[in-house]
Amino acid sequence: MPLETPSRIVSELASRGYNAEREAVTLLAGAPEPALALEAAIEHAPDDALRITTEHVRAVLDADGAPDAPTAPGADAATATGSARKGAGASLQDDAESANEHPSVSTGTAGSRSGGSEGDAPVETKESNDDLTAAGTTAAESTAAQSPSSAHDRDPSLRSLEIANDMTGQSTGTGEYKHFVRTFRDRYERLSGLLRGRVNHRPAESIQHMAGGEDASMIGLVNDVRSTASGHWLIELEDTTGTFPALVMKDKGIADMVEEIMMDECIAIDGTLADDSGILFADSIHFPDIPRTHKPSTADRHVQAALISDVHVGSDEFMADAWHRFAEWLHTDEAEHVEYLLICGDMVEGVGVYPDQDEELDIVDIYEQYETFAEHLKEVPGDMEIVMIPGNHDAVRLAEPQPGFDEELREIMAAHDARIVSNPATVTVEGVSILMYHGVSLDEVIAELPEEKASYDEPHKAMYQLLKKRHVAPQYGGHVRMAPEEKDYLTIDEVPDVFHTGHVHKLGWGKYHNVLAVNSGCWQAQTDFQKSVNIDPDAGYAPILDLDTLEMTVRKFS
Ligand code: D5M
Ligand code: FE
Ligand code: ZN
Repeated sequence: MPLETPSRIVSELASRGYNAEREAVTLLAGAPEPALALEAAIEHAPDDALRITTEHVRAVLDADGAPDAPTAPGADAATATGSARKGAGASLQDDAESANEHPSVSTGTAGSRSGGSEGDAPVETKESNDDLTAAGTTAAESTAAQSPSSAHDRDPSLRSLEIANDMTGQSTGTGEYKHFVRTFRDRYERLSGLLRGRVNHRPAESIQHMAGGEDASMIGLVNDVRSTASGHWLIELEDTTGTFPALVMKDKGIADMVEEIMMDECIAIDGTLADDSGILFADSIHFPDIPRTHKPSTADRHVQAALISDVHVGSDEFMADAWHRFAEWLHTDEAEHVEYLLICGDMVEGVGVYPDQDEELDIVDIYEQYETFAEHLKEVPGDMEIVMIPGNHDAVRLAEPQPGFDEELREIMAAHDARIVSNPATVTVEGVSILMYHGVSLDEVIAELPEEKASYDEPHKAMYQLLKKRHVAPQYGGHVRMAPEEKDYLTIDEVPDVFHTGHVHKLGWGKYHNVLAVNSGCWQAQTDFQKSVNIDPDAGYAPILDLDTLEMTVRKFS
């Protein structure tokens, strides 16, 4: 891609996982060979840099003559994730090379079957897909008559807001292969811990030495799922000692669960060893899951939070009018109790996120997009508490976990003193813990699982799957880019009371084992791409959560 314009430079850097100082971008754009200068600046920047600074660029431009292209790509986490598809995920063992030999066969849902699901089916309370407006009035009408008065009589001293699992500033990964192994080991440690009490598991290595015909259980990350010639399923699990295959017979009641399995997630399989001890005949499959006994916490007073995402300021399709109505409504008496605003990523449209995206940009400069977003944010009442995480359109590294915005962007969005945290992060609002995750993995879950278990029309069901897997982005190497960190920040260690995502631009909510899952729609009308693939976004809705009852209502502003 020719890098003649600053916005292309910004997007090229963003695609490599870097932010950049504005001045650095200007310098790169003015270099005799911007593309080479960019490569050299990345090479020059320290391995753990998240941002290309003027200093990095000056250092390479000031060196004699034009900079040489580096011999290896920058070792940034986001760069490394692009190429190391699968295999890395499978490597829990120190001898990573051997694990890497296994081809990636993602056939978990091939030949999908329907039929009664296990007794494990999600428990749902009121679901959202029946009637979007049933729970709320059209605020457009009610606000039109009212002028925005922020005469709310609120007492900020009653509020409490705590953040957990914010990894901003904690990134240690440099994208080296061994760091992936470390992250997956940590995933295994955390998630196997949730399964250990439920099965009497043995390490792969010791199962290999057990006598044929014995009962055995293994906990591992899914290394491979494929169907056999006779229609059974072969699942290979890996733990820190090795791998072991399990066979799920097609006529076993549990074959239905196989279609929910994704690569790299942690599961347990219980069964009986074959006579030659070479394979485990599966009797049951276990996901880490949310205990059915989970009792969510609630606030001690009547107070509400608006859960939104995917504002996409800067896009031609950003629905400014709907946003103004929403912001105005927040000033009305009706919204007196809405004291919190949680924004789950994609504040702006960004640049260079998808091919040909620039044809649909209203604002082409990424900083201007944030400046405009900040202006829109100023429309909401000044005494609201705001929490924001980034999404895949935002100017932070694409690889997950995504750290919160850098200082320059924070300054731009300084109004309201919003809490800017990582994607994912957990915010506890007056006792209610809300796991916020932008939601890129939802595309993956929807693509891999059969329609009735996850679809764009019922995004909350895809969220149930993530809860069940206790991981916000189980499968590595598809839509989701992952940064190898010392710990796997993407596991769901603590059961949240509410799970809030966005990204798929569809509104949907429901309860899974008492956890309220809310996918919050968007503020962007249908784009050309969405038209081409028949995605009809739910734009201009604000889900409002009662923190004292965990009831949801939806307000429509479009
Ligand atoms: O994602 C909005 C939704 O649309 C999400 O489900 C991905 C999908 N989407 C949108 N544009 C594209 C392109 N060009 N390729 C693939 N998938 C796409 P958002 O993160 O807001 O773009
Ligand atoms: Fe989005
Ligand atoms: Zn998104």
